[in-house]
Amino acid sequence: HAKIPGPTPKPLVGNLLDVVGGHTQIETIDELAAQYGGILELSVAGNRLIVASAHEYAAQMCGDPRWSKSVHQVLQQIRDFGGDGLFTAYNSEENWGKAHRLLMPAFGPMAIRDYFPRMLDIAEQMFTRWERFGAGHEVNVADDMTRLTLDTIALCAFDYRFNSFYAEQMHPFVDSMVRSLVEAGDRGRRLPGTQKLMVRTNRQYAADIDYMKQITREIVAERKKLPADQAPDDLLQRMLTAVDPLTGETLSEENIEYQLTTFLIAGHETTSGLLSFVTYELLANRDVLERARAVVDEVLGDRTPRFEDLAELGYLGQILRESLRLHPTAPAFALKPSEDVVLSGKYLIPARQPVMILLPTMHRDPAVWEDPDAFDPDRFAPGRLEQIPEYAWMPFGHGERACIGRPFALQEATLVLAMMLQRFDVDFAGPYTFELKETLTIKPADLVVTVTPRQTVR
Ligand code: MNH
Repeated sequence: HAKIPGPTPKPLVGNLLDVVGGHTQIETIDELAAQYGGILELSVAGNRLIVASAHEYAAQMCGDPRWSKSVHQVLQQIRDFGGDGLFTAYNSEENWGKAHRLLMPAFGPMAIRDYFPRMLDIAEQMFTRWERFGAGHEVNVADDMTRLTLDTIALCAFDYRFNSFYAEQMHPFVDSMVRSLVEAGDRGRRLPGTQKLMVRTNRQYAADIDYMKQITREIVAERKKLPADQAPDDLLQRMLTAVDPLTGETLSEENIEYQLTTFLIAGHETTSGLLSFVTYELLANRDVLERARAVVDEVLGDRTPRFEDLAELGYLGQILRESLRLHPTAPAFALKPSEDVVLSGKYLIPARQPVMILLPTMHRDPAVWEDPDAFDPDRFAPGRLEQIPEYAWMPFGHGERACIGRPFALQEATLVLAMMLQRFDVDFAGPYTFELKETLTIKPADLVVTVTPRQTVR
C-alpha cells in the first residue's frame, strides 16, 4: 500500500507545529490539504491524524457501511460536559440508541412546525430592538445571532427564557460554553504531561463545566415543579416522560442533564455561525441580496411571516445551503472503519482508525464544483440540485449520526433571514476583511453591520 502523504513529523512534537500555525486550525489544515492532495496524514501529540478533503475519499467512506462515526479526540474531551448525550455518545452506548429513538420524533415535520411561533417570538425581540435603536445602528452580527439562537433553542426545546436581548452582557452560559469548547479542542494537541501543570486553565475548565451543569439542573428542576397537566409538550417533557418502546425504559436523570447541555450547545452555536456567514455573503454579493429581497417582498409584503410562507422562500433555502457549502459551521467530522479498508485501491486505513472529513476543503473540491470559491445559490436550484454528487455536500454530517437538528436550524435560519431582509437595509459598518474565528465551530470574525429600518415597506 502507498504511504499517505503529509509533512514529516518532527521528533517528540509530531506535526504540532504544522497544526498550530498562524491562522485557525481549519485554515492551516486546509493549506496542508491543498499542498498534499485530497488525503493527508499528520502526527499530533503522538496520535495519527488522517484527514480526507477530496470528494473521492469522502464518497468511498460514506457509501460504505463499514464506516461509522468516530468519537475522536476532541469529542472525547467534550464528553467532560456532553457525557453520553447524543452528540458525544459512542455508537456502542445504549443511551445513544435510546435517546435517538425517543427524541427523533421531536424533530419530525409536525414537531418542527410547532416550534414556529416561538422562533418568531425571539426573532421579533431581536428585530424590534434593532428598530428601536433607529437608522444606522451598529450590530455585531455573531453576538446578536448567538443571543438569538441560544434563546430560540432554549425556548423551543425547554420552554426556558434566557432573555438575552434584555441583558447588556451575553448570558454567562455562552462564555462558559465557548471557553470549554476551546479548551476541549486545545487539550488534544498538548504535549503529554503539560496538562496537569496548567492549574489556572484546569480550574477555569472545571468551573465552566460546573456552571453549565448548574443551568441545566435549574431548567430540569423548574420543570419538575410543574404539575403534569401544566407542563408544555416539548423536548424536555419528552426527555422526562417518554418510554423507549425497545427497552421499555426512560432516560436517566444523568443522561437528561447531558442531553440538555448537548442541545443548548449543538442547538445554537452552529446556527448563529450560519446566520453570520449568510449576512456576510449577502453583503459581498449584492445581486443575490437584491434577488432575495425581491422574493421576500413578494411572499411576505409587510405582514408577519407565517409557517406556510416558508415553503415559498425556496431561494432563501438555496442561499443557506450555499453558505453552508462555503462555510460549514461545524467544519469537520470523523468516521472510522470497522475493519481494515483500502481507499482508492492504495491507502490502507486500519480498523478503527479515525479519518476526519474536512468540509471547508471538501465542499470546494474542483472535481465536483465549478468555480468552487464563488458564492452561487443557483447551484442548489431545482434541476441543478439533483446533479450534485452524493456526499459532496455534508454540512450536517452523515448517516444515522447526522444532525438531528437540521430541519430546526434551517427553519429558524430561513425565518430570521426573511425577517431581516423584509425589515432592514443592512450594510458593512466599515471596511471589512473576511477572517475566520474558530471556537471548534467557525464564524466570520468581527463582522459589524449597520441596520436601518426600510422606508418602503412598513
Ligand atoms: Mn447539529 C450532529 C452540524 C444545528 C443538534 N450537527 C451534527 C453533526 C454535524 C452537525 C456536522 C454530526 C457531527 C459528527 O458526526 O460528529 N448542526 C450542524 C449544523 C447546524 C446544526 C451545521 C446548523 C446550521 N444541531 C443543530 C441544531 C440542533 C443540533 C439546531 C438541535 C436542535 N447536531 C445536533 C445533535 C447531534 C448533531 C443532537 C448529534 C446527533 C447524533 O449523533 O445522534
